[in-house]
Amino acid sequence: MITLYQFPISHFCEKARWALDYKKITYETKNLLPGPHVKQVMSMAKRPEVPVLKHEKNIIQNSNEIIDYLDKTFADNALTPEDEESRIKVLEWEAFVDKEVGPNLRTYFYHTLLEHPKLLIPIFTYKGPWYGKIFMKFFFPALRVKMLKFMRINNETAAQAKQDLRCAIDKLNHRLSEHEFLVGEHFTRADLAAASLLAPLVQPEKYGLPWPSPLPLPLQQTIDEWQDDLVWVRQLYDKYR
Ligand SMILES: N[C@@H](CCC(=O)N[C@@H](CS)C(=O)NCC(=O)O)C(=O)O
Repeated sequence: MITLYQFPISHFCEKARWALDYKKITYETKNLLPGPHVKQVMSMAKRPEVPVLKHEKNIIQNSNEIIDYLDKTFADNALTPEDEESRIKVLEWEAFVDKEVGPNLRTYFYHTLLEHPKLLIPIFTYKGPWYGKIFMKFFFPALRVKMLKFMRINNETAAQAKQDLRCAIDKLNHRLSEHEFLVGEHFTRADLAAASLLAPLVQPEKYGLPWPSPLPLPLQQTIDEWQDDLVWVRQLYDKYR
């Protein structure tokens, strides 16, 4: 049995979910509660982050290592090209979006979302443990402070994250305006990584989370303004998710 320990809201977890689904692998998800997740994850892995994949006795952390493992263990529907040159380019794009899109989008989103507990708590507790809502009722304020501190979220870092995220989208758009895929002629983990990490801006149904609509300002305004530059994210979801 394969188990994915995850948060439904997390775009890094969506990257792992999409890889598992694309490769048609049967798995179960264990949705953790932000906060109590630290103890659960640290009992299995080195850092308190999700996604974590458990397969037989193997524990794999980090979405890129999960995709490495899946491609090595289950050959069908490979996401990593075999030829060395393409493989290097694909891994470079994946590393770029993991660094420039993932954390910046998260900082920018949480800067707004953490100020709206009525909206965020149902997302944090979605399909999670039965005690999720009770836990959040008492501990959300402390969790909010911890998250702001741990992710270094404030007005300045959020503004910088928005700017860096926009630069990353421009770089991706530049490449994808003339090419169907980030590398070569086939869908790879580079496209999957870019689309999944940007997906909170597009909120495709296949992400599996009932996003509140509209999101609070200024987030929704940015989402609306950027939609025309994210058409390819929607297209990749429609075709490959
Ligand atoms: N590099 C990691 C990033 C994973 C990550 O940042 N996970 C976040 C959720 S999006 C997390 O678990 N945060 C909680 C924590 O660090 O305690 C990957 O690719 O999987």
